[in-house]
Amino acid sequence: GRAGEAYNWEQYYELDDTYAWLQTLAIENPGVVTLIEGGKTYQGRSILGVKITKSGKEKPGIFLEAGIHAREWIAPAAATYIINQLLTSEVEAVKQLAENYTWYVLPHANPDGYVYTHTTDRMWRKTRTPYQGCFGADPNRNWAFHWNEVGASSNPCSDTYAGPSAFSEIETLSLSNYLASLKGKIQLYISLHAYSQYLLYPYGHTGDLPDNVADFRKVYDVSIAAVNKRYGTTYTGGNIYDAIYPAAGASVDWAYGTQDVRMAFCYELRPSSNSIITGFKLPAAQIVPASEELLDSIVAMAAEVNN
Ligand code: ING
Ligand code: ZN
Repeated sequence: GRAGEAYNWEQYYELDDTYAWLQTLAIENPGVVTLIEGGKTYQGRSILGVKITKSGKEKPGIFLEAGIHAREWIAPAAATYIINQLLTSEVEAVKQLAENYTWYVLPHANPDGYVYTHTTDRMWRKTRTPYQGCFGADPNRNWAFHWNEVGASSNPCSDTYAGPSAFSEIETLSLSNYLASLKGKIQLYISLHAYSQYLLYPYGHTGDLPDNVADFRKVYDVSIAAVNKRYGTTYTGGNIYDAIYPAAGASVDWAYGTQDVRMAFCYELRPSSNSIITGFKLPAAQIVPASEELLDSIVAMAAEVNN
């Protein structure tokens, strides 16, 4: 960040700035904010996040994962916005959201990739593990659930390289172990991506719908209605396989398919798909509105998941 300036949502930050901010939150909010390590990276970084227990007690868990794709900068920015709102908002619905759940938030599920988008290649998507002259596997094709069956590549140079095996990436392996350690505690798993303004639910590996698809549909409907309320932003979506494209080995499918979470969703945040001018480079001035409407949507989602 700019020297001497408090952490804010008018700009995109480098990894170290956000990690320093998370550490400050833990110091300033004892008993409420705990630093968590969701895992490790190939280059030895920590996948740092926060656990938030606003009420001081354990509640049903919501897990928010962002930044698994390096270039989708709005995702970690929106995740930190939500952390801040959970801790500081005076809005009744947001206070309830903070108090009724134990929150686990990882703004940067792919730290090595994110650093690389700042130093070298703004359009980098994958991890940075070396593979036969190319680099990285797609960490959203690397999870051990119908791994590499469809919508993933076996070519290490591809942006959707599934990796040599399921959980080949230390990022997904260590994060999955962390999630497994919370098994039974997580009710809702949310993964933040960009872009195209979609809300997606399982599965990615098949067009067959989840057993509780009627519940997914109800939650989906209220969530896309809520995202529209503040600024008129239109989201569409549905099951991953039909709404966007077949894609096996994603985190939401693994969480839903193997971890007894009631529901798992993926938001593809702003801009819309026909906004090819900005794409992954969403102007920093849109971090706040994109995050505000996302929080509106998550408020509605969390309430409906419990209906
Ligand atoms: N889109 C997601 C991707 O990994 C997705 C879409 C979401 C696939 C959830 C599977 C599961 O390709 C982007 N933009 O990354
Ligand atoms: Zn993505």
